[in-house]
Amino acid sequence: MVDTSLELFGCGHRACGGCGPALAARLILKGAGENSIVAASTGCMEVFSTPYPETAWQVPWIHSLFENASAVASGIEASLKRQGRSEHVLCICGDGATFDIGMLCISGAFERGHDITYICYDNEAYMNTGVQRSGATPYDASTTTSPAGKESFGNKRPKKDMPQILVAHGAPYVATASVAYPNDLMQKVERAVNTPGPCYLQIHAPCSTGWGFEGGKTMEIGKLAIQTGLWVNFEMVDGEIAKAKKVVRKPVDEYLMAQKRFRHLFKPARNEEEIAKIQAIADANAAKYGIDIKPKE
Ligand SMILES: Cc1ncc(C[n+]2csc(CCOP(=O)(O)OP(=O)(O)O)c2C)c(N)n1
Ligand SMILES: [Mg+2]
Repeated sequence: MVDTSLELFGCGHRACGGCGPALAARLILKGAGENSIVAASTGCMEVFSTPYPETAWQVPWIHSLFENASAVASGIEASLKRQGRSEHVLCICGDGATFDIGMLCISGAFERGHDITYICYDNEAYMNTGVQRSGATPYDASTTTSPAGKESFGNKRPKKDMPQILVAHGAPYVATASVAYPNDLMQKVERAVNTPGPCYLQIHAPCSTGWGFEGGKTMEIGKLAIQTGLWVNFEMVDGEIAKAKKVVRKPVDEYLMAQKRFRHLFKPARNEEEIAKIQAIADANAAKYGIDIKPKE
């Protein structure tokens, strides 16, 4: 078992108050332990944690381009293997870097079968450059490139199913986690770094600035995503669903109403048609992963 009392991601960095990705970084390193090397793409996490000449990272850390952290990690892993060394090699990258621009390099690294753990901290948009939509942005969320207004209800595309894409590459371990469930997150990181071959973990990491909520509510928002079924915490081992967190589901409204990025669905008037479409996404998630617990009579 890894010693989770170690703080390998230091305080004093420059993240916003209540930053989900900052919490993710801290928990990831607790789960991975000190025998780790991190390759990180350009994005909020890199910017707030490594303002030159300071760094919050207490393990070896290398900055890559926006698009190629997994190629950098592949090279590190190949070199360590040749030297007979045993460090865990991790990529920690945003959703823009993962779902969009880094896809080619990720696919290559997984196809070549490198022994790396690729972790996407998913704040569901390109936050560092000012909240532009990514392939991870949920349906109807308002971003600066999918603004809600007279002609639009926000992002018109559903969130890309990135975990399934990595399952299709034959990844032995693919999982999702949330900063709102820290023990589960740390255990999944520990399992991923100790599973031979390329593993993928996608972490729900609420962004108070981009999603529009008070920084003190990060955990509450994270829990609501799970409780509504809009985010499912699951594990897939060798392509099969091994575990998924069950819940007594709440209506999606509770999650949506708590965030300014969905405000247009409730003001000036409640948009029943669009809210029903988002409820259908949660219902489909629940059916796919079998997460429903029937409430007691
Ligand atoms: C090739 C390239 N295109 C665009 C950029 C500008 N850029 C830097 S970070 C970023 C967004 C990162 O989004 P994400 O990966 O989701 O991380 P986040 O900032 O949300 O944490 C962009 C577009 C860049 N650095 N390189
Ligand atoms: Mg992002």
